[in-house]
Amino acid sequence: MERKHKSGFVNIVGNPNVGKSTLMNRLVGERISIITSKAQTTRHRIMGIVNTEDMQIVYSDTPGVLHPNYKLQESMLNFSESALGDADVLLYVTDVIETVDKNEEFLLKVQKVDCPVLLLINKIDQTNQADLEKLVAQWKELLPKAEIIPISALSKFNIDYVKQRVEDLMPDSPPYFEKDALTDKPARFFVTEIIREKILLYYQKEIPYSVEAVVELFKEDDEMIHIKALIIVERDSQKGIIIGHKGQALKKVGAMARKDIERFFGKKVFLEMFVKVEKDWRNRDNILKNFGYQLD
Ligand SMILES: Nc1nc2c(ncn2[C@@H]2O[C@H](COP(=O)(O)OP(=O)(O)OP(=O)(O)O)[C@@H](O)[C@H]2O)c(=O)[nH]1
Ligand SMILES: [Mg+2]
Repeated sequence: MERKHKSGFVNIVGNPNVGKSTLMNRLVGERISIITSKAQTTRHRIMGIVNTEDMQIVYSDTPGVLHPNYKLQESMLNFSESALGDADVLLYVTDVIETVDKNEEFLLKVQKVDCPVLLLINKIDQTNQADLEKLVAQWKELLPKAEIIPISALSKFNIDYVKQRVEDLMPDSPPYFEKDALTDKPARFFVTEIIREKILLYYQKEIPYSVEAVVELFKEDDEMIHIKALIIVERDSQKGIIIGHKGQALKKVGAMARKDIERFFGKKVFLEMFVKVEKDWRNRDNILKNFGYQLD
């Protein structure tokens, strides 16, 4: 007898910095999403696909939900809200640091979704039993239908249990993507994300938020991949900071990025990076569209 195939969208949403991308990578078992200690690390909806013979689970990582100040952030919010609409299972991630009233507006929307919701309280390595129990009780009031699961994405606590629950909840369906697909994003996307991760890690304050990375050339032969990337900033002064004294800063960031890109593709990489000023790009529709952000 032919076995039934199951498939569905499992969408990961929540406030900035709660550990959505860390969780996504744990669930998929690959480094799909970049992770940093800074909020607003993720800017796109990124799919990570897990395939077995009779199941395909399509996880989506999304940007942390926040009130938009720029058009860029409007697009980020669109990605997060789109994930409420097409989920077969919603993973609403919070952590032991934020309070339950952090974002009531978004919580209202989560309360209204029809699909099963797993409320994941992350970073339980940072709390104690008594405080956790209090938090669980508070969330139980706010989302009575949700199944509450305390986890630690970092120390892999309860991750296998979440995987199991997700599998239990997958509907019968043919696969949505090729059965060997790992993600919906092209290779170039991961190059720009790795570069952005290094910029988030290396530069302070407003700089990382004013930066976008673009791949101008991605040429692969048997031996290596040749990549030309542009780092877009908003102002001349930021260009100077990115490059640094005698080009030292950019050189360091480039070396760190190259190592990770090599690891990602399992191949030698020749990476060239240039810095370009696009005034106020975070508010310009056309530029944002070119960078892959959608606006209403
Ligand atoms: N202590 C602890 N830290 C964690 C855990 N999970 C994630 N973190 C840390 O929390 C920070 C944010 O993690 P991310 O996975 O980037 O969070 P995010 O929700 O994707 O953030 P945005 O994309 O900015 O919305 C990083 O420094 C992680 O290492 C956990 O279980 N315990
Ligand atoms: Mg993230």
